[in-house]
Amino acid sequence: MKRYLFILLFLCLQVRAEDGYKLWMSYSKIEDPKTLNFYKPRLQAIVWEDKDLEVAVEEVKLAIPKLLGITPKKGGKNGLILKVNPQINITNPEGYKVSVSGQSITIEAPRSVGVLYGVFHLLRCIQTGQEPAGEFSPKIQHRMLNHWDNNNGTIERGYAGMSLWKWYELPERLDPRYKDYARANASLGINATVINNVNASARFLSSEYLVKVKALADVFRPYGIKVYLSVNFASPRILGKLPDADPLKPEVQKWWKEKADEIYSLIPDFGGFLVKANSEGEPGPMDYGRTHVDGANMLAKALKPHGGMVFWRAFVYAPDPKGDRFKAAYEEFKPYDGQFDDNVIIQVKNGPIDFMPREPISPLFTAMEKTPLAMEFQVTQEYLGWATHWVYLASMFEECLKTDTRVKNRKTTLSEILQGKTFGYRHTAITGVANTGSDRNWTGHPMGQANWYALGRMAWDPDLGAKEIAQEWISQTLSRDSKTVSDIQSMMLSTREIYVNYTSPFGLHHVMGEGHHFGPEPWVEKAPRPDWTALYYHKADEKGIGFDRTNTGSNALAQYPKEFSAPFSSLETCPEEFLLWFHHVPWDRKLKNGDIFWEAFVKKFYQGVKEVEGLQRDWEKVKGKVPQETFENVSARLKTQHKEAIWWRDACVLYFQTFSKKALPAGLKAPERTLEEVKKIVDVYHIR
Ligand code: GCW
Repeated sequence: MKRYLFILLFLCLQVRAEDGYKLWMSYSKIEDPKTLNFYKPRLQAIVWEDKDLEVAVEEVKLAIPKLLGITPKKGGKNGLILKVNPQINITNPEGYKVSVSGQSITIEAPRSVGVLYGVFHLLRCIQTGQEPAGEFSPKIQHRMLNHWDNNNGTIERGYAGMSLWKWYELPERLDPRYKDYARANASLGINATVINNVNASARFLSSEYLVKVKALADVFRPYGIKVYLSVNFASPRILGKLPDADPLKPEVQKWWKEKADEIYSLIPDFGGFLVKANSEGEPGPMDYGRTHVDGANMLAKALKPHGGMVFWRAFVYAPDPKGDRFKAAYEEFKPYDGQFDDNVIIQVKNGPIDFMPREPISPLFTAMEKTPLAMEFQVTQEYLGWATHWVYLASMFEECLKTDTRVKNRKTTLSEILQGKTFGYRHTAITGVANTGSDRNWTGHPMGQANWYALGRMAWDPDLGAKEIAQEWISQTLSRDSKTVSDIQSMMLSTREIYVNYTSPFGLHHVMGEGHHFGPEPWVEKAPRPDWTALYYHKADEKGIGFDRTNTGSNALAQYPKEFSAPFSSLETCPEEFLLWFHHVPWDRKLKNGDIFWEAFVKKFYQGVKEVEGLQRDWEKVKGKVPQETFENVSARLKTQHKEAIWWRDACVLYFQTFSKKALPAGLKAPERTLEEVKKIVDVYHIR
């Protein structure tokens, strides 16, 4: 009987261990003899003095017994030596140095958080079979998550449950998850979190909420994470009962100043504000005939005495049926270059439209010489299949960061610009809209965890590659068997292009479901705004498809440096994956491989579906080699993904065929349903 109970208990523990809660910190036992031989003798003891190092020590104590099967004792001469040394010479004050000598490993940093980062680095090295040594400094100063979480617990564009923050329990009860959230972020080097939606409720600034925010900040602080708030620009009117929120009025300025003072009295290291102003109906300075500069600088002045920052978003566009939304952010912000206060950063989405599966880089990144810009990536898969499609976003982040912008007419990657190397930024930042939620495994899709992981790693070092990050992540989560790691790694690296193939080949964009942004709806011609329709973007007609952004069209290309835009400007030289971003391509235009455009276009959708089938087959092969629960979870989601890939294919092929009036390429089987039938599927997803 006892034995059965034991087995039952063991099985329960197994199941718990596989539910994904522990993210990349489950620390399964190391089997590799070489790694064990190197680390075991050096981790028999932990040596530290500084009290601030307690959280770092806690991580070592948690991980080492699981990884190496030993329990490090406290103190001694050899072992893991952790030291805060303000005198140490290092590139970035958040960095750390690791050295190995004899039987010890020393991690030294000017700040305790650096030592914590060093510990996580060490744990990563153990799990990836590397020996640690060298100096490690973040290349970006502000490494942030943006949560689009509302005070009622919902998450805008969140697909993994409800908000992590339980406002009704705070400040008294601290969900243990808050600490695990902080640990996970610290393990990647993320040092900032904006905890609420940019479509911000003013309530977050009320005294009632600020004590709750303080409770979270207190949990995050030991992990080096600063809390920021998204603010509603009309707060002085909504909360302060002032007649308006005009940034040039002294009483409005006073309100913000006093609010900042109140926040800092509770949270002395508060990060600052993130602002979405005069965008998609949010209030802003333009409501009073003022500018983004007036608004941002007014907030900057309130925060300045406390060392706080303003992250002001460039995601601003006016509805104009004849215009080109692509150009909006540049037109709005370029004229203000150099006018923002020194604690303002302009936060720019990676592409000019809105987190599409593939976008060219936002031209603003190439154009603001006197204003620091922050990169805003989207980790939550709003336009990339929510939590049912497997898309490893690091490939997309990498493509964007490695883009050669040709700024200064030389090789200048976007990564270099973000690091401040090109224009000498005073502040540098990479942010990601979080994909976390209350689901037990945090991200809904188990593979979505890798996207959070990658965002953090790339914010620390934007020159890291998607490939190496995948390898790290797999070794810490799914398997350390080299064949399994490389099999899963190749699957991960293929997923983004597969998604592009069955949803948005050749630069097709903004053809998703209206409002909810799920599934295909390329036929949307009416929406609350003209630039929320699909027709605005694809412009399909009997001649061809795509948005002419050359000088015969909107001329958006002129916003880039000439040396960058030149190849994109002509149909002959435009990289094929961006064709429909910049050209209205005739259906019968010949492509490089000899196909006419219509045929090549249709083939991509079919190819995408086939590739999902390939993913399903490849995933089957790792059965028994990865945790069973994850295996089953991913298998099931792949089935949904397959079904939905066919849906995308049928919708796009049948709809665009009504313009091209051409037959499907030989050998492809026509969809089994009619366009009208496919349109009905979409209706099911509509909320209204
Ligand atoms: O992508 C769009 C989303 C909105 C979002 C907006 C933004 C928070 O559909 O839900 O609002 O972008 O980035 O502000």
